[in-house]
Amino acid sequence: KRATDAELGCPQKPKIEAKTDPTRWRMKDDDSRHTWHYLTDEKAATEWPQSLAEKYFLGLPLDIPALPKAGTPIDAARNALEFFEKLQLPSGHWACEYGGPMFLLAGIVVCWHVTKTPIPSAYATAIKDYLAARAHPEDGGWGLHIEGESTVFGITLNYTVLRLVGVDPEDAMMVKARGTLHKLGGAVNAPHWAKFWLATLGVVSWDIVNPVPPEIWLLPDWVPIAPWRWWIHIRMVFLPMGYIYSKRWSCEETDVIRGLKEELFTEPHAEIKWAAHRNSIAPGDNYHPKSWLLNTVNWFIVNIWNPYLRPNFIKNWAEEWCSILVDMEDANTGYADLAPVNAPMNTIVCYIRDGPNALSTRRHIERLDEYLWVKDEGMLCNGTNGVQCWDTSFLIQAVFEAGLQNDERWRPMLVRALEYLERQQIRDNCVDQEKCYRQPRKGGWPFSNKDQGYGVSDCISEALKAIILLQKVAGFPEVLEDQRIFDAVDTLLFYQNENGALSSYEARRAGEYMEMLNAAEVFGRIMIEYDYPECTTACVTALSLFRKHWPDYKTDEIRIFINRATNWIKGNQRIDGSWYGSWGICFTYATMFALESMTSIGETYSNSKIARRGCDFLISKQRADGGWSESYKACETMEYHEHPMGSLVVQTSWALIGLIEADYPDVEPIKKGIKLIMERQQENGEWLQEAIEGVFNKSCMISYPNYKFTFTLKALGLFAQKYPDVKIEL
Ligand code: LAN
Repeated sequence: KRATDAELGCPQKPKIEAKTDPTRWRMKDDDSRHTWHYLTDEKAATEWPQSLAEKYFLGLPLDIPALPKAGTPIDAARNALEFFEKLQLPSGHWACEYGGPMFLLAGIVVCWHVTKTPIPSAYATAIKDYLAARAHPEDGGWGLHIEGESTVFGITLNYTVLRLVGVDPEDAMMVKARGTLHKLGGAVNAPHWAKFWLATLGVVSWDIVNPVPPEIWLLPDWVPIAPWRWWIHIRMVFLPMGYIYSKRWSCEETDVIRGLKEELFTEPHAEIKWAAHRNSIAPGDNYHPKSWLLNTVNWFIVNIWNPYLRPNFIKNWAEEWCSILVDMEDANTGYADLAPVNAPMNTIVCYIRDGPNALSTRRHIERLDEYLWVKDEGMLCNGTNGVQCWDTSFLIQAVFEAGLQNDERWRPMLVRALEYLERQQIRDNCVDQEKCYRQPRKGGWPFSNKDQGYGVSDCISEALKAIILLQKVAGFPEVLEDQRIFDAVDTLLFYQNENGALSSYEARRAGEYMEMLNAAEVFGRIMIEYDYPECTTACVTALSLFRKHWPDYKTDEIRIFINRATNWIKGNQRIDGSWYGSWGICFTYATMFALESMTSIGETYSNSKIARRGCDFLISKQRADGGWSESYKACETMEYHEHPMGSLVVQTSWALIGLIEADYPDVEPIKKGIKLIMERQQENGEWLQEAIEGVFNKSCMISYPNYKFTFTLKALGLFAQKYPDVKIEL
């Protein structure tokens, strides 16, 4: 007899409501650890009134009075700050939604299910609302990211999410999504990561999952494919995945699992030949087909190694080593983990190994909440646990470019932001850093917050610039003493690749041959760290600023670093004068950074061919209305594409910043762009959300909603500083 859900100790199913009440949501800011709470009783709701920032995040009316209309760019910048200041959170940073990817929520919800974590009804309802709002109107499916077409990956995962939070399979939205999934061949055609989650749930047999051998972690370090050489995001995902794969662990069969077994496939579940579908994948999901080498290795592992050769002691040893590395990742991040893919996987490792009541499991589960975000459409999973340090650094710099740093009006805001960045600096290296393959992190800044604990080359650079500008140039109180600035520089110096370029989290550790082992199918260029113009240029501008103020610190090393980096940037310019951006859309974003870095070493339009070609590229893309409008399609195709929405304020700001910084001689096109930004500004000083701004892995888009404040402000400010007497006719 089958055990019932109650006998298995499953929590009660959450009650799905029609909608949550947006006035009941609150976001707790625990020094930038964000968690969302739904206040069900009236009294609690009155005692914890909704802040303006919360109302803004939830799309509720703000009721703030119109500001006097800005007649000049500097007034527009001031109005923008009036608005943005109101969104600063008590701990001094700015927060935002960081959605876009549609494959992240599944990890968290699967993790809740397998660990029998009760799902609050408000969460379940809000998740249902978000996925309903984001289902494609025509086919009811979901894609890899919010702008993408429906894929088996997107539908399988999000359909599963909806079922796990308690949505009925006969709900109209489910019927429609299921129909599209079946047209695409059902979940047997899902990519590797989705098959992994379904196997963990016990919805599919582990035989359908391509191998994730934990043994690979036993390879000696000198082996060219050893995992310590992989890009951190792949390494940290494959680690817990390998452990769970090796155990072939699945959760108990509950009602909803039985339901999913029937709903996700086109054939009866009992008749599916799991092993034969290991490599089945829908064409729309197969962005990066597996190489012949990987297919051969997989075949060998499945047919020879696992069944006949794999000695038990190797299996145990590999699992044990992976388990130790999982613990080290947890220790280095306080159980927050690198990102929302490895966080739920590490949680499951702890659940399998330590049990449901262990501190490791419980702490993990608490921290998963920090990845969730609530907006007007409902609840989603952010790409990281926030964008805190990154956005705060840009805001400080923008105020500075506008020359407003010494205005008493903005001082309290800036002091709080500076103190926030001070608290978020990473102060220690990881314990036994070599053992867990980490490079020094002491002195660095992360993208989100210190808990996450991963320094990133350009996040360190942007924070460093913000701090130097405030402490050294504007004469703010010194909250970071020189030694801490030197620590940041020391860390930064570890990031340069042999060719002079910089990558994201670490210096590159292997060659491109590693893509031969890319098993994820949905992403290209993920196996190693690549050279990024954005990261390289950010370091150049930061170190150029640093050496102005501390000319005697590591003088030669920094000079050589900057020379090698700028040579690489120059060589990376494309024939049309642009640079290809990997983290923002796309040529406009990277060209702005590149031109800024050229200026920081004294190369501008008048004396540098590189800067001139960069400016000419930007000018060639200006639209008749004075704006720019590059679309995310550019990232995928590596060719400039216009966005169907027409000119966009963020794109326009990026282009203008590049042109102004490079000292483009003709003010007319710049004036036209500034005019467009000013015209789009709302009465209360804000700008409205337009197209998505960011990207990763070439194919996945991600939102940076605060860019519409920080970069507009910077463009207006730069213009006002440089052309104080030029009038903009509105
Ligand atoms: C990010 C976000 C920030 C981004 C910048 C700082 C903008 C960039 O200049 C360097 C790379 C970095 C840090 C970056 C790397 C990849 C991330 C972490 C993301 C795009 C956010 C989400 C993404 C992560 C990989 C999502 C999880 C997906 C997997 C494939 C594991």
